[in-house]
Amino acid sequence: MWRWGCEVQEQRTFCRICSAACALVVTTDGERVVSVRGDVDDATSRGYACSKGRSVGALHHHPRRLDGASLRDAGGTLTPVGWDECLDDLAERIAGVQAAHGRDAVGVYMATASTFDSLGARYGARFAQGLATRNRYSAVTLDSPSKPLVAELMAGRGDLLPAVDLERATLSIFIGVNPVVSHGHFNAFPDPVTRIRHLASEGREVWVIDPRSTETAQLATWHLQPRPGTDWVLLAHLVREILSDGAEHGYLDGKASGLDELRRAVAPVDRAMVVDRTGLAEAEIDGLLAALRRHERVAAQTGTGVSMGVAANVAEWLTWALQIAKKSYDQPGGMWFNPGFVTCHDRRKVTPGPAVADLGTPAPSRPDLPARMGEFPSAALVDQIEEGEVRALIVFGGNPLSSFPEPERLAAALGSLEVLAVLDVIETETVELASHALGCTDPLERADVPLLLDQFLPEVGSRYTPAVVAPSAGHRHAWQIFHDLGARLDIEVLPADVDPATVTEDELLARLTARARRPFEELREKRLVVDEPSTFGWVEASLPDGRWRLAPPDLVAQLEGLLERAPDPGLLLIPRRQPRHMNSLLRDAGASDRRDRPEVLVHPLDAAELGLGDGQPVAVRSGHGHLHGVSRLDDGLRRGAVSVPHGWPGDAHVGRLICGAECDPLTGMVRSSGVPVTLEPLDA
Ligand SMILES: Nc1nc2c(c(=O)[nH]1)N[C@H]1C(S)=C(S)[C@@H](COP(=O)(O)OP(=O)(O)OC[C@H]3O[C@@H](n4cnc5c(=O)[nH]c(N)nc54)[C@H](O)[C@@H]3O)O[C@H]1N2
Ligand SMILES: Nc1nc2c(c(=O)[nH]1)N[C@H]1C(S)=C(S)[C@@H](COP(=O)(O)OP(=O)(O)OC[C@H]3O[C@@H](n4cnc5c(=O)[nH]c(N)nc54)[C@H](O)[C@@H]3O)O[C@H]1N2
Ligand code: SF4
Ligand SMILES: [Mo]
Repeated sequence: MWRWGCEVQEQRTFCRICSAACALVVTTDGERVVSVRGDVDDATSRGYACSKGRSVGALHHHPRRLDGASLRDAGGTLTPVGWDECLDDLAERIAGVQAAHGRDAVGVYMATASTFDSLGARYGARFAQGLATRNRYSAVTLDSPSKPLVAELMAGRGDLLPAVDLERATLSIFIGVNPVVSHGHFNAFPDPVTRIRHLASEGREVWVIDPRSTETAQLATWHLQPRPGTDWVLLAHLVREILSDGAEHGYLDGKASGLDELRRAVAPVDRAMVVDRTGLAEAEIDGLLAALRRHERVAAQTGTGVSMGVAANVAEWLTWALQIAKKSYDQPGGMWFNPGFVTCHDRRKVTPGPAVADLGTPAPSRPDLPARMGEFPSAALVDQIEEGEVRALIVFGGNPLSSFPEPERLAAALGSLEVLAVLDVIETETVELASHALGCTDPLERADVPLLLDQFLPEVGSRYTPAVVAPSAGHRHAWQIFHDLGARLDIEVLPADVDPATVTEDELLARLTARARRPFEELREKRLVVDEPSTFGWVEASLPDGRWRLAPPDLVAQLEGLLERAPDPGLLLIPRRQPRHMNSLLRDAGASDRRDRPEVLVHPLDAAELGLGDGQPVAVRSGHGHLHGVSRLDDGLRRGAVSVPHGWPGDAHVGRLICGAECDPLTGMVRSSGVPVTLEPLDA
């Protein structure tokens, strides 16, 4: 479409804010993004785009967009400089730190947004490998390490992402996950309302287990509201009962080991204990059990409400065990596993080794924490800096000051570093402390194919997008930054036969998709290629000894520990994603009356006991710290639960309540859900 004096264009792309990868149509007028809408012609996202996706233009034109390269000057001010000057200085300082203090003295934190920049993530990983440091961190240890752990212990590989068979599941259970807002956890739910409605239609059942009446619960056929942190008790009871009546014993005999150990492990849990710990009514518990017996298969998935809690590993294990007992894993009508379209193309043929690489010895300052998945748990980073083990840190697509526990302590530690290099698109609180700020291209300025996230998609398929607008204001691609830095440090980032001065993003994407199921050219032409909607049987075929391991000893021991542990008293903190921002991203984009707010949800009866009104300033205190927020009375919340969103800065930062010392011994995960808190009204 042409208008006099300007060029209005509509371009198709896909969103790279979260893993749902919805197809978008972006209207540009010259350099300006004018509007963004969902692409109705897309077979997977079907015109759906959430408020975040429709904000990619606001992100591109963000008033605090990080432009070009900046360097902290002698007076302590972050000052714009040329890219060469900035990267020369950074390379020299990284080399200096490694020469003086050893390879491990340079740390790398690559987090959420890095995974949505495929070329940046790939070449960033090569750069980090070249640094040869053990101090590698990611956001996985902040939200979900129980998932790869349980997959490894039960199926011999950590890279399995179970997803509901949307077409055939007749009984689906969502435990501590709210796909209508989050669009999934470790799998993607584009157009979630339609998908959940479909799952709940024509006599099919959707059960939601969540202390809050979430947007997903409101579409469910049944909703159970247990006390936070008690899912494991309910699940143990369900496993016990299903094993005695309702399991596919013929299947278990041939395809599982550890049945007797599992039976013994869950034996101490009975219905009275479930009522006591969860606060659920007998009829609710029996209702769910009856549903499990009524349906041949079950499809159950968990989210951060479970994976951030103290019982994360045990609850995840029992969720797997329940489904395996009902022959529902890797089976139509239950859960399927996306084998990937691009990089994991041959996973079905490969006999897996442990996917969860062990780094061996733990981080020196946190010998209590494991060193799994080729990284240290994020909880260890602050100690590693304080003890001088990490003296330089490179952050890509993460905002640790917003996402880690104990933000004040972390800010002091980050401020003490010799080097803090941050690759971001916004001037975040972490960028404010940077010695080197590196302004990256935003999603609209980049071409992409989901290389790591193809396994999250709701079908075996992939997407392609070109850049929608040219990079502006000195923004550089992260892959270029890593290459340019690598060249100065003798680290090979791009392959040797690539000319970095002339190579295009498409050429790099074509190389990285060379072994994909379909040719890159086809992806580029069609934009969305679906190879098959779902696929079954390949995980079972690759199980060690041909069997699911039903009772991993480490998890049995954790269950025994939980049974001995007294329930947490009083009010309990629970986490919550909000619709219009993604972690710390977009919390301040667009019109102020259309933004999320850091509201603390409280049950009206709990509020009345405390003399707390609606919309009133409130302090939330844990044994560790406190935050300030605004109360919102919500009678959809279970009594005793206090729902606090994350991603907010300053006084509203939920990490102020979280203790970095309280970590799961198997994964190093901090406990961010189910933390005991008190509330106190503040004067307006
Ligand atoms: N809009 C938006 N989408 C996002 C994000 C975002 O910030 N905003 N973040 C993205 C990221 S990084 C992730 S990891 C995913 C997370 O995706 P989800 O795991 O779906 O995250 P939430 O939407 O917070 O849902 C967690 C639910 O667990 C419930 N819950 C809390 N404690 C318990 C408990 O003890 N038991 C049970 N059964 N439930 C409990 C909470 O009430 C909440 O409804 O979302 C992604 N998508
Ligand atoms: N207490 C508590 N803590 C939590 C949570 C909780 O619920 N409670 N949630 C946890 C969860 S689920 C997660 S995943 C972590 C998140 O932890 P992080 O990943 O550290 O946090 P994000 O805010 O997602 O950081 C993403 C950063 O990437 C930047 N960015 C966005 N797009 C781009 C891009 O295209 N290129 C580049 N280079 N940068 C970009 C953003 O501006 C932002 O600064 O936090 C966790 N922390
Ligand atoms: S659901 Fe995720 S991918 Fe889809 S538009 Fe929203 S942020 Fe983008
Ligand atoms: Mo996350």
